[in-house]
Amino acid sequence: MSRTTAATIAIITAGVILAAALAAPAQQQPGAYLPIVLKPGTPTLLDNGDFEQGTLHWSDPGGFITDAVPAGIAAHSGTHLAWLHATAGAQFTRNLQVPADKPVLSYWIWIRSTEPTCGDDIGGVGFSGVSPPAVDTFDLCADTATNGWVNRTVDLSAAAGQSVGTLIFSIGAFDESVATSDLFIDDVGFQAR
Ligand SMILES: [Ca+2]
Ligand SMILES: [Ca+2]
Repeated sequence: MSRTTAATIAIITAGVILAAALAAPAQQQPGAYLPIVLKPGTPTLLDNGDFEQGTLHWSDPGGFITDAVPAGIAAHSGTHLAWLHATAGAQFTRNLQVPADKPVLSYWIWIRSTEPTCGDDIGGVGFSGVSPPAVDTFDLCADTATNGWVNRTVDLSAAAGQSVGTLIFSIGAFDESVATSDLFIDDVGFQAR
């Protein structure tokens, strides 16, 4: 098993545990999923964090970075985005260091799903070099469909100025026979606290 595969499984596992723990309160408090709340800031995008240069700097063997955007979806910036399909183990990655002066990871997601059961399809963001590897997880289901772009931020101050290994965006679909879930991602960057 490769290190990346192991990390992905760890993210999915962490996602299931976290989703189960948050399932009840999250239904009454959708904001409970947000790791932190920040004042509006302007993130500095990673080089090709907007995917406009295709897979440059990203490892994307599954071909999830695309400008073939499905009907009803528009990229948050430009014409390219990442589109993770509801297939177990779908992921794309890049090596990354957390800037010392801007340690808050920022990205935009769009959840599209007709999955009736929350907790069956899980999206996750994490790093191979931190423990636990998942820094953000979210249910992909009809109730959590965003119908548009939503900004997510994760405070990585504890790792400011350090390498955190490989940044991983992934999806785990444990219920692939029932409905579909899609996770769109765009404009990945860092901002100050
Ligand atoms: Ca874009
Ligand atoms: Ca499903």
